[in-house]
Amino acid sequence: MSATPFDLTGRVALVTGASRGLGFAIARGLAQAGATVLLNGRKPAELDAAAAKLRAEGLAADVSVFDVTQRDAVRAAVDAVAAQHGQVDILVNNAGIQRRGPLVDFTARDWDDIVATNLTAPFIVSQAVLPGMIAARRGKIIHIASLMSELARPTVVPYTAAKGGVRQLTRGMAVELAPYGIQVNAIAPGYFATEMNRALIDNAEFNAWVCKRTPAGRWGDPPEIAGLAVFLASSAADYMTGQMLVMDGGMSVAL
Ligand code: GCO
Repeated sequence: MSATPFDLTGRVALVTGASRGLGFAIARGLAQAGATVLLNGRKPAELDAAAAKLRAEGLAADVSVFDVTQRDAVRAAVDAVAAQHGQVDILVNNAGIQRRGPLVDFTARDWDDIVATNLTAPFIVSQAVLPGMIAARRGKIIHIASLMSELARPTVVPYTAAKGGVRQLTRGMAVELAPYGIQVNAIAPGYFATEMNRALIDNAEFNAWVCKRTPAGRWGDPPEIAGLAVFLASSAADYMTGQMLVMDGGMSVAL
């Protein structure tokens, strides 16, 4: 019997896009809760440095280098993780890209890239880990959605569309996989101070807007997201599935 319902000891967690930002914060939180975490990304040097930071804190961390949009690479990587660490018990689909600009200026390639990483990849990576989860009759899949899964603003239409799809992907997967003891939920971050948002933070007008529009009066700090991921990855959330939990400092409920 684990010490607390939030204990992840003995669990293997794969976090995509984990070399920095929200992905790294989530990987660290899951490892602090006892999981062995596999940090995914496309750049070995960045990933090795991130995993080394966690190991220096006494945490169980390794790397799994693959492009989440490449189906064959995903399947091979998940097989390699299973061979080395055991099947993936917890998957966090965090990897994402953002491109901003007038709707009319987006190219077909922009659209394809944004949808491929933000929506198709969570589907592909989930498919790769599901055989093991189904066989084990348990598993946790956490998609990183967005405030943009629910709301919208100009200049980020492809991202908004993709993240809206993540919300429905969460619900569809949750309903189909519940009989196998697998829970699928999403976290919808608001405006967090991440590299993806660096251009927004550095824009004085946008920064002021976020701080005014957010009841908490500030940007989110990436480590703040970790506790919600630990909760959803743990047995404390065994009866929760199909949900999208928003962490945005109150922005989405404020006039
Ligand atoms: C933007 C931002 C947002 C945040 C986050 C908000 O350009 O508006 O990138 O999309 O990243 O997704 O939930």
